[in-house]
Amino acid sequence: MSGKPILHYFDGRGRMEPIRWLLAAAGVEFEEKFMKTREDLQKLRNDGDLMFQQVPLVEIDGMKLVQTKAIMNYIAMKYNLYGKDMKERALIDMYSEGVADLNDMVISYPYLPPAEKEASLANLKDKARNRYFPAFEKVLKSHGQDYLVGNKLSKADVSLVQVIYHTEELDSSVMANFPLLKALRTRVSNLPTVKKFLQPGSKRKPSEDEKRIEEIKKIFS
Ligand SMILES: N[C@@H](CCC(=O)N[C@@H](CS)C(=O)NCC(=O)O)C(=O)O
Repeated sequence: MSGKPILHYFDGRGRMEPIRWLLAAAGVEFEEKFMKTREDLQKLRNDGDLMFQQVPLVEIDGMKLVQTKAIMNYIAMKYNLYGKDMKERALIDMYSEGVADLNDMVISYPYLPPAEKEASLANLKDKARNRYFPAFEKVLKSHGQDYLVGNKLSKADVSLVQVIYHTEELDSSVMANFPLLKALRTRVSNLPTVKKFLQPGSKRKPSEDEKRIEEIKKIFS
C-alpha cells in the first residue's frame, strides 16, 4: 500500500471535489478509484465499506471514512487547517456550513430535470450574490486579514474558493461586487499547492458534460 489516501467516487466533481481541493491544498497526494457502473457501487456496498451505502468513501490512516463533513474535518485537523482553538474552530465550521449549503446547490444543478434548471439557476445566483458572498465579504472586511479565520488558511477558505470557481462557471459576473473575495481567491489560488492543483493534468475535475451526467445517473439509479 502506498500510504496515500484512496478516494472512492465517480470520475466527476460531486461531493468529492471539496475533499480533493482540501487534500491538494494541504499538499497531500492521493489515489482515486472511480466507480463506473452500478455494479462498482454495489461491490463497495457488498464489501461493507459504505456505512450508509453512500459515497464519498476515503481510505485514510487505516480508516474507511464516509460522510463528506467527517472526512473534511479529519483532513483539516490532521493538516492544521482547522484553527488554533475551539472558538476559531466554531467559526471555521460555521463558515464551512454556509459554503456547503451553496455548494449543494452548485453540485445538484447539473443533475436536475430540464424543467427545473432555469428556476434553480436563478435561485443559486440570487443566493450566491445576495446571501453567501456578501456574508463572506463582510467577514473579510470586518477584520481586514488575509484569511477568514485567524489570519491563517483553513478548510473554510479552501472550500469557499472552490465554490467561487464553480459558481463563476455558472455566472461569470457573480463576483463583480466582492473585491475582498476576489483577493482571497487570488491569494489561495497562488499558494503553491493550490496553484499546482489548478494546472491542467491535476486531479481537479472539470464540470460534468451531458454524457458524463447520464453515466453517473446510471450508477445511482
Ligand atoms: N451526507 C452524505 C451524503 C452522501 C450522498 O448523498 N452520496 C450520494 C452520492 S454523491 C450517494 O451515495 N447516493 C446513493 C444513495 O444515497 O443511496 C455525505 O455528505 O457524504
